[in-house]
Amino acid sequence: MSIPLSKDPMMAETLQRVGRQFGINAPFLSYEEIKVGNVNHTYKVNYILSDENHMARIKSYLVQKINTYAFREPVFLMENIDNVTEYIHKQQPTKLCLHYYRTVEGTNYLSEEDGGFWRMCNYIPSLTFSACKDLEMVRDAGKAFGQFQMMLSDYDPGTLHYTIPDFHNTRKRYQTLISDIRQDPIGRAQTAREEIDYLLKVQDQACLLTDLYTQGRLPLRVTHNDTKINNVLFDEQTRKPLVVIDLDTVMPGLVGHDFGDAVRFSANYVEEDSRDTARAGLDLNVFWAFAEGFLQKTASKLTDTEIFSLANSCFCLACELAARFLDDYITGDKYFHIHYQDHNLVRARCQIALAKDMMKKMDAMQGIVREVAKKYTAGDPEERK
Ligand code: GN1
Ligand code: MG
Repeated sequence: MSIPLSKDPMMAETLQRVGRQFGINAPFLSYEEIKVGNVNHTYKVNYILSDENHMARIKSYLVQKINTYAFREPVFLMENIDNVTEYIHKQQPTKLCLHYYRTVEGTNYLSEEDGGFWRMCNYIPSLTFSACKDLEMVRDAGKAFGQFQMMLSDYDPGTLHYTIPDFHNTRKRYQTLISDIRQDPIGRAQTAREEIDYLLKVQDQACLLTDLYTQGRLPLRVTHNDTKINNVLFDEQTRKPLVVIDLDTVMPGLVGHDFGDAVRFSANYVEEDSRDTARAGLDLNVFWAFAEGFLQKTASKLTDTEIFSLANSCFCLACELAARFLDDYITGDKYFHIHYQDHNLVRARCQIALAKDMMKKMDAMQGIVREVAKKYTAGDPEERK
C-alpha cells in the first residue's frame, strides 16, 4: 500500500483536532487535500485502525471545511443534508450513500470559535471525471443525476432551506453584475469590456429559464443545483455510478438547473478554466449522451415546457456562471478560489466561448432533446403543445 505524506504539519494538527471532535481517536497517518471544488476545502484524512484480525489497516475519512462566505447559514445547510441523505437512504437502503459523522455533542458539524465550520463523512474509493469522452459514462452520469432528482420528486421543497438565496436566479445574478460593474471597486471592469458587452447583449436569452419560472410556466422541484460530472462517484472496477455527492446546494430549483449545469461542464471540449477559448465549445456527442441518460430517468415526469426548456437551460447556465465568475473578478475574487490573478476572468471567457458555440448549435440541441424525450414519453412534446 502506498502511504501518502502530509505536507503541512499545522494542517495535519488541525485535521486531527477536528477528527477527535467527531470521535476519531485512532492513530493519525496522513492527509491529502482534494483540490476539485472551487468553494469548500476538502481533505482525505487517513488513520490507522486495526481490523477484526488485529491487523493494521488504513481507514480514510473525508473532512471538509465549509466556506462560510459562500454558505452564510451552514447549520441550515447541514440540516438539509441530514434530511436529504436520510430520505435517499430510506428509498435505497442497500445502496452506498453519504454518511455524515456526529460530533461528541451530537451535531453533524463542528463549529469552532475561530469561525471554522467542519464536517466529516465516509470516504468512498472511486473514480471521478472532470472531462469525460467515454459516452457510456456520460450517459450513466446523466442517469445518476436524473435519478437523484426523481428520488426527491416527492420531497416537499418547502421544507428545505435555501442554502444560497437566489443561487440560480439568473436575473439577480445579472443585476449584481451590473451594479458591481458600475461601482467597479478595484478598477478591473475596463479589462473585461468585451465579456461584459457580450453578457449584456444576450441577457434576455440567458434569463429564459428564470423568466419562464417567474411567469409560472415551470414547476419548482428539489434539485441538486451543482451537477458537475465530478459530483458523480464511479466504481473503480465496474465504472458504474456509485453515488451523487456535494449536496450543499440541494434545494428548490428547476429541472433545467441540473441539466444545464451538467451539460455546460461535461460537454465542453475544454476544461472550465481553459485559456484556449478557440477550442471551447459544445461537444454534441457528449450532450446527446447526457441527454439520453438524464431523460431516460426523468422524461416521463416532466412537463412539455420543462422538456422544451432543457436545451436553452445549457445556454442559461453557461451565461449565469460567466456572470458569476466575472462578478467575482470585478469585486476582487472573494467567492471562488483562484490559483492566479485573472483566473476568474479566464473562467468567464471560457464560459462565454462555450455559450457562443451553444447558440450556434441550439437547433441541434433542441432536436436531440425532442427526439430523446419522445423515446421516453408517449409522444412528441412539440406536437402535444
Ligand atoms: C462551485 O465548488 P464547486 O466546484 O462544487 C460553485 C458552482 C459552480 C462551480 C464552478 C456553491 O462548485 O455553482 O458551478 O463552482 N458552487 C457554489 O466550477 O457556488
Ligand atoms: Mg459544489
